[in-house]
Amino acid sequence: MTRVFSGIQPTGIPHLGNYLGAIQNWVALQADHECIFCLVDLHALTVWQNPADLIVQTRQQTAVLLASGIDAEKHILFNQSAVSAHTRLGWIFNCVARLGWLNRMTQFKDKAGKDRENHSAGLYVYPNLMAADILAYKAVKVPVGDDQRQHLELANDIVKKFNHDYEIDFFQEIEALIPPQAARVMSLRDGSKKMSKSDPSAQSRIDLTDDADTIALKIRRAKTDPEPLPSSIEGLVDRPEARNLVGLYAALSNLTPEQVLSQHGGEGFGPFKKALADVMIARIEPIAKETTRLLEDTDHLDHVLRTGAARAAAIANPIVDEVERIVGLLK
Ligand code: AQP
Repeated sequence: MTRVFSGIQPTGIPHLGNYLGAIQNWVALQADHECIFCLVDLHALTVWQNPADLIVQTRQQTAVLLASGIDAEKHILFNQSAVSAHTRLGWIFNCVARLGWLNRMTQFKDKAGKDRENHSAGLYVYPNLMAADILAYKAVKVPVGDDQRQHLELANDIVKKFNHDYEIDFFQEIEALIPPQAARVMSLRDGSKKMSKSDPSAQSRIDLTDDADTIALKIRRAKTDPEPLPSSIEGLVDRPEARNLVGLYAALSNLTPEQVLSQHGGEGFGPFKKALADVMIARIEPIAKETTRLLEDTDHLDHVLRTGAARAAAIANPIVDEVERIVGLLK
């Protein structure tokens, strides 16, 4: 069976963007792939985290993933810091990747902004650790949102350079699985920014723990423009907020944006937002309720992660041992 790897940072409660861009795809892939899902807590540290909050968020995310349909018995769910193979391989990849490659990463530029000098070195080399996360398992498919496309291209540059430098066909190139709809869900307050856990405005995102009233309110307050919905997709050009809401409706109802506009074109945002909130609540509310139930038993959540880490280490350690031998580390 083809091996899949993907990760999510425990930097807050997962939101609708994480769900439509990644988690929903993870759940579907479980049917016919060997899946390894990781809470990438070391990546979370690239931006300062309150230590007590990080632990709470790691458990919250575990609960949300289980509530969303991740099967931690058939597949593997664990937190990154519990398997040292990630950092061992990450260091080797820091020595393979070139500074020029990292300088081109747009996510670093977006996160660091003008204040580049004051950001952690970890944030800068993050894509190297991400490549190690995947390649420590020799995973070949990686389901992610569109924002991770460039990082996966860099991972493939590492694959090629490693194989070339050590004259060995050890790593195989990886394939990004990016969903056709809602691969980049935008903020509800600003259609030019992606929906993000770290956005200071809670109104900018739908958390997977939001109840029905909160979802309805956030959608009612979502930024829009005064025009009604167009009847064709061309009418969404230069209307980022409208495009985002149409994309969300499409992804949540398994329609294309064209089909959504053929049903709702000409409608004002009042009725459309009501219809959108209804499909969203139908999908998110069961996840939120199950998350609350799972969070009552943190021992069980910790057990799931510990068991997952032991199974993950059993796959990754021999692969990383072999890499260390290839590069000449005395074992
Ligand atoms: N807005 C989004 N639309 C679609 N997919 C998204 N993903 C994230 N945001 C969107 C996908 O979710 C997976 C996990 O992401 P992550 O938590 O590891 O990191 P991130 O991309 O940095 O997410 P956030 O929410 O923006 O977190 P913060 O604010 O902490 O940086 C990935 O597959 C990602 O593509």
